Amino acid sequence: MRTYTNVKDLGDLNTAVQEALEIKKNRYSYKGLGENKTLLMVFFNSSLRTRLSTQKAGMNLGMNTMVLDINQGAWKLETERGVIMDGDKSEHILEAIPVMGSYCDIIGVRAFAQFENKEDDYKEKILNQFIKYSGKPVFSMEAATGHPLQAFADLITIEEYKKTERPKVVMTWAPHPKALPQAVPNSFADFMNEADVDFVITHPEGYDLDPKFVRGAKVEYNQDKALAGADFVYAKNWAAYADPNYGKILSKDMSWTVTTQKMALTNNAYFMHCLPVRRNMIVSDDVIESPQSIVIPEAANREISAQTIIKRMLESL
Ligand code: AN0
Ligand code: CP
Repeated sequence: MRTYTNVKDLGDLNTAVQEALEIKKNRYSYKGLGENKTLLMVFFNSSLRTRLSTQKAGMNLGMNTMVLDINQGAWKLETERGVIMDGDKSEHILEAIPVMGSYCDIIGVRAFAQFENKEDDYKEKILNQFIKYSGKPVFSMEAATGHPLQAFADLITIEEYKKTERPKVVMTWAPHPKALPQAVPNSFADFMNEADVDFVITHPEGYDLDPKFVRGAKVEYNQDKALAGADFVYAKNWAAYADPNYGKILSKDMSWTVTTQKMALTNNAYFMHCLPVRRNMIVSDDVIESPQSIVIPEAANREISAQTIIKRMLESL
């Protein structure tokens, strides 16, 4: 595997999930694979889970791991070609990327949507420059339009917890004070559309996601109707995608918060969220603390999803 940016890079999804579950049984059995190989993780944005789980995954495989926080101690990077660099940016990304590539064997990149220019975000300007100029296999640790390590961990978690062959999975928008990217819901939709589940997306009008990710999924604007009979409730906030409101907050309607009353509409559903989560905005204390909340095992599976990707990349070196 040379790149991991979306579900298609995994090939057969069932095979990938089975491989991940095998790795989970003995995560140290490929310790020799990464010997004398270096993983570089580059962060343009904050992280708790991605940083720790991906570093752990690399160490499980016997790799050396390095982390660079671009905004803490590195030179400020210019990303546009042709700019006269007389401002506060000391280095161009076109030098920085091949230099970073020269010190490592595999690169993970976190570079969120900037909400300045929809086209730049949706063509994955930063991530694609790493793919093009680093000379190394590159995986997304949440880029502008996707978070495939998260969605893969989510799918593994659903596989572990499902009680029926084809569970009903409902992804619901929920309120949040800040404008958040569409990366997590895009990737979750991408994976659920490929998985053997009954997938429903619910959000207020105006929050429709890019049709490229929604594909044939059912979209229901009435949250209560959507939640009826759900086996899994996947909550997430995102800012508007559609023009002219790209990156804007259109609603903070607290009636969309996932509460005990909302969960009562479901088939005793499990509650999922990628974290970090704002309590009593996205989900009530009671729901996230309930036995049906699987947010912690979901986060723990990030180590397994990352290890599966890095293992496949090491095998292709
Ligand atoms: C980010 C987002 O919504 O994309 C990261 C989630 C994994 N969340 C925040 O910035 C709060
Ligand atoms: N879920 C997730 O990616 O969390 P972090 O932003 O903390 O890495």
